[in-house]
Amino acid sequence: MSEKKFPAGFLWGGATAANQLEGAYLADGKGLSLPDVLPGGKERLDVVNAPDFDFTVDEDKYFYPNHIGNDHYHHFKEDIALFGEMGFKCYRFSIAWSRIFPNGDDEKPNEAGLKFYDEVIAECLKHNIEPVITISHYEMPLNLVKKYGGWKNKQLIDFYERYARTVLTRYHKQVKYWMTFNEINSAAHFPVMGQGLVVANGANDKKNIYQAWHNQFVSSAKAVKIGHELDPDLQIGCMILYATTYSYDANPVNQLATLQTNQANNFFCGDVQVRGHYPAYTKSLLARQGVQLSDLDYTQEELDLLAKYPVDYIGFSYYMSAVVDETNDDQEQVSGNLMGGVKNPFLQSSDWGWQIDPTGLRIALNELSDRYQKPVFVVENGLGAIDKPDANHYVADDYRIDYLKKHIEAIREAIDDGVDVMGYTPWGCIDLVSASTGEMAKRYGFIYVDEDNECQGTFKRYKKKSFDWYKQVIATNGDNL
Ligand code: BGP
Repeated sequence: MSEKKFPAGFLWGGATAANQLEGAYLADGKGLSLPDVLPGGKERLDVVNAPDFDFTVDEDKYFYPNHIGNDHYHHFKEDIALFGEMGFKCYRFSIAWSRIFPNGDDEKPNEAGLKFYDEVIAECLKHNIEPVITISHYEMPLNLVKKYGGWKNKQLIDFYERYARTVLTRYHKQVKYWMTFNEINSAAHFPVMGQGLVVANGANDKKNIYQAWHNQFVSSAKAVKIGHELDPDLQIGCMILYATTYSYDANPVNQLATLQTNQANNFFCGDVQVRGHYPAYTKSLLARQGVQLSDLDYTQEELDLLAKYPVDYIGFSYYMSAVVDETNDDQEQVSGNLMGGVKNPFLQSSDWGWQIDPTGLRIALNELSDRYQKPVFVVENGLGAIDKPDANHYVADDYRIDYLKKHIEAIREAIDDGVDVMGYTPWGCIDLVSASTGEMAKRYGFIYVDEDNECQGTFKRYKKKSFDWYKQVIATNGDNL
């Protein structure tokens, strides 16, 4: 048992996203959403990034796992009861924008969609679980993609504002913790999923990505404004995909490249959302990508909004670290959480090539805390693995326990370093569809869902070995790992 302690009130929990688990993709007035037209399987990213991808459902050609998810829409009471049994203090989930505004540009919200989340929240509160809501998690009404071209269009700001106002107004009395956009920075690597940029119309044009980000920054500031006007105690955070990034060696060329990679990948979005202004390096960052400030459409009024309504805390996901080597093109490459890089000889990788690095989490926590001087919240972390259930559907996932234990230890060390860490919500606390592969086979959960890649199965829920382990971690406030 460690001398080092987690603070009282530490938010232990788990995290999910609507489009990856709810299913019921057209139920009760929900509109088609961007991930509803993304096929499953390893080809997902290739298909989505193809210039002729046309964003229609073609059941003859593809299977769409998000249409079914893990059927949480019909199992949420059972699922949240299981989270309650593990002792969750909080549960991070997202609202499907397309349940609330089926076309995105509708005048009025869909009451049936709002009712669903009334019930989800009520169920959390029944089990003494604090809801933590991501307003937009890799999901938007498909109409906003097809008709408006996604986030590069400034009209999206008004649509998001209406959506955010609707859900903040409806739920602010029950829900204190919010995040405006999931992994906002991931759009640099995956502009379709994060920003709905239509590839044929230039998702890969960097200018569109920066314009889309600007529009999201303004939208996020507006959500903070609305939230704080409703209740100044609401905590509204950003959410950054963070991969601690090392230089391969002490060569100053690589050190400089690492600094610039950090600015581009890890810091840019947070710098704007937390500090309330574009960082001094913006011009040079854009120039490196062939973009001029004058290419972007922004107003002084929008910059004032950013300054006035920064986020309250930094939510971030952490799965792996990355390595930069500009000096040797022959380095072995690895894949990663939307961004890969050079192989780190000191680290093991997951089945999907993501480099496992608990110390990198301690570094990430310190870097974010030093940089922003605000509380940080580890809202995603975990090991995607192929689980092999026995005849009783039991999964002895010692590999997952080992991964989580080491990362929780790293958080405890960071707290001892002086970092103000709000909580920890491991990703996919119940098995769900993977964002990058669109498969069920890549599982993260404490709870096994009997379902294959084609979403065939009984959909029964089974506790894995990690379920009982995590339960006692929470019961002892992290003393017993
Ligand atoms: C993050 C996303 C999640 C989630 C997770 C795991 O990037 O916020 O939505 O899916 O990564 O990624 P994957 O599902 O690709 O293994």
